Amino acid sequence: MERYYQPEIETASREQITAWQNERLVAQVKHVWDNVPYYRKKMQDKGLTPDDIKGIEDLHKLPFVTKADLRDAYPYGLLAKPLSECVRIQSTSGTTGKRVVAFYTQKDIDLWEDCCARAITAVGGTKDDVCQVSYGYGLFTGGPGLNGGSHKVGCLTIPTSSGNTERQIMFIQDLQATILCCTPSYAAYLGESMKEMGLTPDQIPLKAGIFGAEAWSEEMRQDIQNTLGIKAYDIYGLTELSGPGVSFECSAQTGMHINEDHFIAEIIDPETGEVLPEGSKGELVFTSITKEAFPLIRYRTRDICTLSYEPCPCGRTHVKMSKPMGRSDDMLIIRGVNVFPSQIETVLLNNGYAANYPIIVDRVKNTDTLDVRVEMTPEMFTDNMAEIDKMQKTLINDLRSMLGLTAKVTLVAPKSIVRSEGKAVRVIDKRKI
Ligand code: DLL
Repeated sequence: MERYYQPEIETASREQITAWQNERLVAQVKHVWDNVPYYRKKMQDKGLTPDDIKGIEDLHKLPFVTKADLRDAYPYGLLAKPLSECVRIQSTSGTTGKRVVAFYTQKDIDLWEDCCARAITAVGGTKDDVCQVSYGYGLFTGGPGLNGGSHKVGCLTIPTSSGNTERQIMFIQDLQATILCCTPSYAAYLGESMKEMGLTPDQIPLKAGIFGAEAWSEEMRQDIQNTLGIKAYDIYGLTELSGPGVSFECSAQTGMHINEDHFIAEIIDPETGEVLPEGSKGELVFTSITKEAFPLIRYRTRDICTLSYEPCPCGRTHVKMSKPMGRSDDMLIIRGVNVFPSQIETVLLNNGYAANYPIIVDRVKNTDTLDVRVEMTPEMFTDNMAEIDKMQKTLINDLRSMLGLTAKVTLVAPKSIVRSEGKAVRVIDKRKI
């Protein structure tokens, strides 16, 4: 039997969902107009006042918000509540050192955790389950979000955070964890490690996994399901909107239900910004209609996907999004960390190298790898291995502080990297996802 965390919301009629969205959108637009000069100015530039927004049919009139807007407004520019009413920040890695900081009131946290609780319940979670949260805890939203959702469902929560694979496996075995929350690549790695230890799927107590924060294929789903002997479910979200739980998969495993009582979804043409008809593939745009501290109006996610309003066998009525099929910008997600090629370029240029740097991303043993090949300039060229090693180490350290990620750096002779004649192809992504 299908279980819901908030059945009256999750199975509400389309009329009811639309009524909530109309009412909440009007209130949200008024809230940002009254409290965020940044939004008021953006609306005024378009000749709009809150009176022009009477419901979701007027949404398209409002200007978009982009990651660049968030960076410009760093840290407090988009805050819509006094700091004294905020209780938490979470943050995402950003370009050139500036991070996006999202603020939460207690109510924002509460509603976010409800979304995560819906996801856990959708995979069969109840208060009798043991939920191991192996997403990172800290500024990243994965750990805190699913931790909160797990508490709400009443699961025994194991906050292992990411890493320390041996300890992860020990807790899964000793505490009989039934639900695992982590990135799909880490789930695959855990599966492989357990297999190497001689554990068969029936010796692993897990029954379900909630895996997201990065793209993963259907093949990878099958692989994880087989090695761990579980059902593997997708979950999507972004820091700017709250974190995991913006949408989640149900028993049908064919797309993720967007929590439409909190987020209005649109699909736009990434080139023109025009709203596309139902079923079209395009860039996902969200408006958060219940967020108090950090509401976003028409936020461009850069994720490319489709929406489906087809009835779902699980009984949930909220629209489903497909797995993201790519991005409309050049952001890479490597081991769960958001990386822009421009960040790598900044480090290279700061160290006196040229901007000719193939970035090779691969997935080896289910872990993402990042290799950067860098040309020495004729002035710095040497064949002294100790010198080269020292230069490579400096770059690795600088990249680590910029990206929060360890890259492999290979220095090569001047002019040995083939120059492109057109648009430079910086990134070679060999991952099959
Ligand atoms: O990744 C939030 C999250 C944590 C989601 C745990 C799911 C589980 P950010 O670090 O801000 O937030 O990265 C957001 O990650 O715009 C997508 O490009 C990508 N992403 C998130 N979930 C998925 C997914 C968290 N299920 C960015 N499939 C988003 C593909 C995903 N990409």
